[in-house]
Amino acid sequence: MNSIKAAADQDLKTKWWTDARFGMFIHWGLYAIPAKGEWIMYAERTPVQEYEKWAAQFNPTKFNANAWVKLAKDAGMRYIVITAKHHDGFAMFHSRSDTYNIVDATPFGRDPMLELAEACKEAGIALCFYYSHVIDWHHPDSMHKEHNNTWDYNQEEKQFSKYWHGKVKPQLTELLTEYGRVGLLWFDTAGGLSEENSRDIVQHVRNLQPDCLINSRVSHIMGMGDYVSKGDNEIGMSGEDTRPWETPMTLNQSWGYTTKDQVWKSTESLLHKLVNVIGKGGNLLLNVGPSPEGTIPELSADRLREVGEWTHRNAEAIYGTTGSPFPCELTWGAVTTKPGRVYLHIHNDKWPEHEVRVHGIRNRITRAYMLADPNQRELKVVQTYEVSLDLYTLILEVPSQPSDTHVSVLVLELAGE
Ligand code: H79
Repeated sequence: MNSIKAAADQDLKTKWWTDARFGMFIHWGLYAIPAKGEWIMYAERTPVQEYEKWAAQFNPTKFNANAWVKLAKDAGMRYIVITAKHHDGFAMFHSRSDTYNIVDATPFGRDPMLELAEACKEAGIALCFYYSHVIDWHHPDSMHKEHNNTWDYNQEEKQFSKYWHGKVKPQLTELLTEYGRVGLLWFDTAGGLSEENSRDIVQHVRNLQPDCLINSRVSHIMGMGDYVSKGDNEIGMSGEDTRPWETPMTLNQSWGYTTKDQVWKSTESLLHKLVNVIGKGGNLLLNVGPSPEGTIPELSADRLREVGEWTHRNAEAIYGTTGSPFPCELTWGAVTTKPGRVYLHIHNDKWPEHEVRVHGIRNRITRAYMLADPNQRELKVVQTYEVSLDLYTLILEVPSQPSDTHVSVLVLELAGE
């Protein structure tokens, strides 16, 4: 296959996801019970036998897959990535290859991944799984370059292949064969994974579901996977990635459920971050940490619903768009585009007096208006070209007041491409 065809096929394969722009990350596991985040087992060096007691207690009777999926939809999120297994090694699905799972080891006895798969299918949301493939504090043979369970297990006696072939690959087979179509697999913390194992796991996923996307954290080898996972909460610079990318982000400062951390991002700040990411051409994967009862904390849900009011009003300027064509960052907000259209996302707290100036658009503007204005009242546009500087300038008259909450979108309709 020639490389142009390969690149076109790859674009087609990732299109549903790059179009989706906004997803829900869910960190849910036994660690919700102690409520100090998903690293508690490591942080407190909890012995496996002690940690397993949380399983005997885990009974999230308020879990309702439809309610979670509805919240994601209400927020304007189009895919869900949920921890099928985090670093603690506990499978949140009915694993046939390891009884340390939510169906066999808890009084709950239900498979939430199965229920989510059904709810997602019905709602048209892509279900995706986070799977910790290298760190596993429950398995005696897992190996990571720094964060191993050194308190229960002798590090010298490890046989990584027992973990790899006895747990990781069989569980991935289960996730990729028993839950319908999986949108993507989200791997994490690949420290120390060999090149051979990196290629093996990617091939394993490809064999089972060729269209399932894989994030770059599957391996430290450059260029692996279908898209780039940025650092946690990292947005980055425009144009620094040649591949599609995604920022995983927390709503407070934690991933797993916690009662301690109450430092929440405001709805305004979340919208600023969302338009910043999509304006740079990326996806935002925004996290919630459900409680041990199986509910998404109200403070998270409230914010997501507020974000959703905005995303629904401004859907046209979000989904299926590409990032800003302008090389530099804009002081007043962000830009997205579609064929024949440019969307200016202006932060209300930087609302300009009288006009906005944008450089570099050669196309004639046929119409300009505020997206939230039901009457689409036309805004005055003046376009100039300064020959000596080869500079195209667009001067757009703006109303005295922003048209939407927190971020207001201006639409420019262009003549030609
Ligand atoms: O799943 C979430 C994190 O649990 C996971 N990635 C996101 C998406 C993650 N794995 N490793 N790391 C993040 C980086 C590890 C940071 C650490 Fe620490 C610093 C481990 C020990 C010191 C953070 C602070 C966790 C415990 C204390």
